Amino acid sequence: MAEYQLYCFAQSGNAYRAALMLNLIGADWEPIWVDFFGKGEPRSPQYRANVNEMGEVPVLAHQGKKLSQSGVILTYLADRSGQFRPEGEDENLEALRWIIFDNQKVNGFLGPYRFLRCFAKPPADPAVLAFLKGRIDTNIAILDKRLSSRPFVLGARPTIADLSLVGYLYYPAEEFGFDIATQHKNIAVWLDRIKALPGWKHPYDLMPGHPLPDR
Ligand SMILES: N[C@@H](CCC(=O)N[C@@H](CS)C(=O)NCC(=O)O)C(=O)O
Repeated sequence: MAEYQLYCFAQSGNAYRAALMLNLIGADWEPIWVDFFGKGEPRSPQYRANVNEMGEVPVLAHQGKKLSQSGVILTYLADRSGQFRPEGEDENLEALRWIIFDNQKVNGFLGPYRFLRCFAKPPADPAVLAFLKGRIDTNIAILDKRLSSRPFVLGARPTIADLSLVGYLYYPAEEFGFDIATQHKNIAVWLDRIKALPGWKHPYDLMPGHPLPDR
């Protein structure tokens, strides 16, 4: 058995943050596929009782611990590996600030938007999509501006703040119906910088479950 297990599925950008970090730090890890689309596994009483009371993916299992919330998992792995770790109080607070902004306002809207547009049955109400798209546009522009003056979110080197914020950004543009990289030049070069890190893989190559079977 590998040292780390990650409960995940290929379509989850929330899980991708943790999977990418594990790969970039060269951890000995293996995925445990969660059947989100078929059985709605994270909502089952068994999953809530045995894996995560919050009913969410990702969960990192390590040495008897089960950690959820990708920001917590990233922090844990950064502390253990010493890689992608913010250094000092100012950087730690700044990383936390961007991770919370990401969870709530960047990928926190992008994930549900893509799910409702691409995977939900029946498809979402267009008014809901329009609301989410408005929030996405505003918040992606904030990230793009941030990256106009530095190569990575905190500065000269990549940290867990970057690995959080890329959560959904490598998935195909067709799944969103708009192309963030084409529309935001600073984000585009930042995504390429992260892609160049040794160990980088696309979410569909890193986690099991792609493509989805016909439903
Ligand atoms: N803030 C959480 C978000 C996790 C999350 O929403 N995961 C989705 C899968 S991509 C999930 O498990 N949703 C189950 C549900 O909402 O019922 C994190 O960063 O880990």
